[in-house]
Amino acid sequence: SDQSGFDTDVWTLTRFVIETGRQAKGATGELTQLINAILTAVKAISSAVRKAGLNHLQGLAGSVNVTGDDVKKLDVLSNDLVINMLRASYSTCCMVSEENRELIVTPRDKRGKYVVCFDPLDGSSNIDCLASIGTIFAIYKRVSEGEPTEKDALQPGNHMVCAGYALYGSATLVALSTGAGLNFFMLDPAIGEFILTEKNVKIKPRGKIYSLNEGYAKYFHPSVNEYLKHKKYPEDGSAPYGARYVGSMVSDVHRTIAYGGIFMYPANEKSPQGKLRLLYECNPIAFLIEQAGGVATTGTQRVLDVQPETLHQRVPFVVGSPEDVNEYLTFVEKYP
Ligand code: AMP
Ligand code: P6P
Repeated sequence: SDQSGFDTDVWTLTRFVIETGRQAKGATGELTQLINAILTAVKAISSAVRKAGLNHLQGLAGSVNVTGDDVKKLDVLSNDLVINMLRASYSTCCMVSEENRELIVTPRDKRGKYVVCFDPLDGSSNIDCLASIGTIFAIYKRVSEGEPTEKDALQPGNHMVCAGYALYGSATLVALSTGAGLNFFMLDPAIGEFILTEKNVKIKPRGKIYSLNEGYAKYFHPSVNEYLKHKKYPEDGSAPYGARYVGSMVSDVHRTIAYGGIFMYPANEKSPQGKLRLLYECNPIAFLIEQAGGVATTGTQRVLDVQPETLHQRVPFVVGSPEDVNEYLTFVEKYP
């Protein structure tokens, strides 16, 4: 039989995480266990997402989540998968999910030293039109002794140990970093494993695409509209930027990392802190963007330096190629 295309020494994500774990001095394997548990949930979510239409998983589950969004069945299923896989990994003491108002405390007999903040299915308003959706997670070491508390989850992003996202797009991709660079892995459904496809990914210094919901232009701060004007009518005669917006953050962020450019969900009059949540959308993405050499700002400070006050708080969010984000910040200066 033709074995030519078969890699008999394949670098799966499972193998990659075990390898980096072995290189970590004194590691017990608990973080490795945790990351691989999340990946199991991601594989199951990927399978469910791709069969959603066939399994009647689309449509509303008849409830709303903490931020008032209509919860769709895939949301509920994805949330249950992540919580159960994390709990069964014996490596978490508590978790924060976009779908749960309160801190999720791990039963005493299953506790470990990590805290996970996650959005099980981000972009779920796009499920019924088959636009890409994603899973996002951030991992921290607990800071409490004894009973876990919200303080374990309310750590600034600069304490993060690991972050990642899964993108359920034309293929299923995982982007992961434990602080030593950003790596991409693609799911090979034939063997049910994520395969390392790109190591130490770096974002372009500058791109040619801006990405935000211009439907809020009426409510944007002048600095945003002045920046956009500069992108559309460059005074120096250079080519205007292209516009791309999926409305599903993992898609828009992944394209920004892959092609360069800027993704923005700025504050606006109707949402003075923007829409994206700090703990399980902005912080993990900011961590990954910085690992790729990009910049992630709220417009007034580095996202990873924000001291969280509440589990579901929102922050204005502007990320991407360093030259693009820094150019935007000059407009923040110019139009206070
Ligand atoms: P552990 O004892 O497995 O919880 O790991 C202790 C610390 O070692 C972690 O908090 C990480 O900083 C590092 N570490 C452990 N496993 C890995 C891994 N698979 N990849 C990268 N760093 C790791
Ligand atoms: P808007 C999806 O609901 C989400 O949380 C992010 O994935 C996405 O970037 C944003 O909201 C889209 O929001 O206001 O542009 O529809």
